[in-house]
Amino acid sequence: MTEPARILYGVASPNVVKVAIMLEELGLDYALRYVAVFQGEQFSPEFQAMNPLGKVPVLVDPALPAPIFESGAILIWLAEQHRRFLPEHGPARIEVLQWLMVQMAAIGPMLGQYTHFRLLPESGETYARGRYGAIAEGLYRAIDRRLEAREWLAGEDCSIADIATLPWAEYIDRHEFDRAQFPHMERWRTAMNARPAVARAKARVFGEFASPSQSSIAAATPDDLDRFFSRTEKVPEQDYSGVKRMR
Ligand SMILES: N[C@@H](CCC(=O)N[C@@H](CS)C(=O)NCC(=O)O)C(=O)O
Repeated sequence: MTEPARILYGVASPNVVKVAIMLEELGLDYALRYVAVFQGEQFSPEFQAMNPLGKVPVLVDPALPAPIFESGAILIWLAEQHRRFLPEHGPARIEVLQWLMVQMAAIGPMLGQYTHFRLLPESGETYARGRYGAIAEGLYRAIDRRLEAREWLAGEDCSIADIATLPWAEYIDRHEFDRAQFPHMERWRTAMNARPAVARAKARVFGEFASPSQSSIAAATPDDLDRFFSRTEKVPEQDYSGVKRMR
């Protein structure tokens, strides 16, 4: 059996799932490679040669001279190459890119911070928890309002803006917001999750990465965790069970 030439490096995380959804939507062949982030594999010279920022996802695509990183850039590349999920020009294209930027610049980073601070005991860091909780709620609210009178985040069809945003919108449960308060986002999430490509991507990423991910976190030393979370001072005991609860 020959191995697919396209390789998606990652972990079980939303930024990786969004690329897998796009690959599945396009019907492309790809292999998954787990990166042991808790052991610092992302800082190895081999990985840094692919992405100097030391982050996943990275896509190795034989049609490109070098590996490509930043999930938004990967989605744009795949969309342009296959002429799907992104209008080719004009206002419709900008609308999709605008909502992709909202995901990349705000939804991902802010929800990521809220997820991080929620690992601390509730009494441990009330300022950061409160701040990122309020920002997260505002972003869920913005997605919900945007979807009130439209089927997709941008344009007339499902686009890379929807593909990029879905895996982050799934954090609504983990962040313990009441889904009923976001009915339009809920309807859109149901529609997205009904797409066979979304189901396939989630099954592959969570299926193939669940076990190495559990081993990687179980083997992580306190120093590994300090490095992974960029911690500069000791923090109260953290609850990592949520790390495995991303769906
Ligand atoms: N803006 C980047 C964010 C990538 C990112 O934060 N990746 C995380 C996993 S979702 C990661 O690689 N973390 C390991 C680390 O920061 O050391 C993208 O969308 O690709």
